[in-house]
Amino acid sequence: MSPLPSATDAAPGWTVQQIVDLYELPFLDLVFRAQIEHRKHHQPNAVQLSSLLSIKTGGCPEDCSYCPQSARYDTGLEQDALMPLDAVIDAAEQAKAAGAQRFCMGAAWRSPTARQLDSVIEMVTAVKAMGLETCVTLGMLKQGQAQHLRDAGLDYYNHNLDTSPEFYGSIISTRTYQDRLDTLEQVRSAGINVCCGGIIGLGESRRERAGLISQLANLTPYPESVPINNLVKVAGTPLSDTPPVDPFEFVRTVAIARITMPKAVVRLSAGREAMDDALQALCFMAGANSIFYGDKLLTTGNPQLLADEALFERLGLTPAGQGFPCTP
Ligand code: SAM
Ligand code: DTB
Ligand code: SF4
Repeated sequence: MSPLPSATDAAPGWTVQQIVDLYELPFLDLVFRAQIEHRKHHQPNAVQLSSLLSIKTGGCPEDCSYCPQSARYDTGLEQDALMPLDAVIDAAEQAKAAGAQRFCMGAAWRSPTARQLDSVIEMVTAVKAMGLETCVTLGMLKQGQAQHLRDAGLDYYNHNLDTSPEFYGSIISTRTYQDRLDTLEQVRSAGINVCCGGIIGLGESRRERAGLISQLANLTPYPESVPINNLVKVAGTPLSDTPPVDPFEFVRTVAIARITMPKAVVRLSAGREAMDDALQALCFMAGANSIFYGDKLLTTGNPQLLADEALFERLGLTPAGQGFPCTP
């Protein structure tokens, strides 16, 4: 086994092998180590709440093989035009009243046009004025677009690497890994917080999962927000019959994200509806400290608000305040 860097090392440089070695630790040792790391940087029982809204649904030209919104797969999803501003404001008000701190707006685009970006900028401005943190995920950004979003007060841009560079080509052919890294660079240089993670359960190997984490952890700096999605299998997509990943492997991935990106907020993202309370509790123990909150993700289901309230009550968790995480 190669020596593991101390998780408190400031400099990045996690090799894939070092991350595979973390995966191979006994489960309890790994989760314990992640929880120790978690407590150095975060409030132990606080979980940040983000709500999602699909502002433009379906009909996407890309071929991401997990995605119900790709126009290439018949998933029975109805395609919608970009939502009007007042409908977005209504949804944000509801999310705020329910207790969300951040409002994330997603569009099924390869990349926004200048006109589409102008409409999103109006939405960001309005949601920000309501006192919510703002996040958007719009696909690839062209030069200058990130700066416009930043000027409108955008707090986070979500753009996932999804999987390892080696496995990526079997999942998406219409944009490259480098395209994604380039968009992340635009976001970073505009001074917007980076929200970047991936999906577990695409049929990748453990080494490929380690490859994803190594890419994320070695971004300089690593993302402020790291969504870990468990594949939601949607009928009609090429991945609808992919065998499930062992739930403990998912928890291990959360733990390793926590260890390798100690100050990031790690979000237990898509796939929560299929997890019972005990599995979610293990994910929180492993260092997850954010969830998508609200009955819907973009097009698929998420636990009901009442179920999440009951879960927080059972586990003694509290919603984190705005601006979370506070630097220790
Ligand atoms: N079109 C934009 C893009 O791809 O960047 C933004 C929206 S896209 C739906 C955002 C992310 O949702 C994807 O990168 C992927 O990680 C995640 N996602 C999409 N479908 C999913 C599924 N079925 N299960 C889990 N995660 C999924
Ligand atoms: C992320 O990593 N997960 C969210 C958000 N970023 C945009 C999206 C999950 C989508 C799940 C499938 C759907 O609901 O369409
Ligand atoms: Fe389009 Fe985004 Fe879905 Fe890919 S993940 S098909 S880019 S909406």
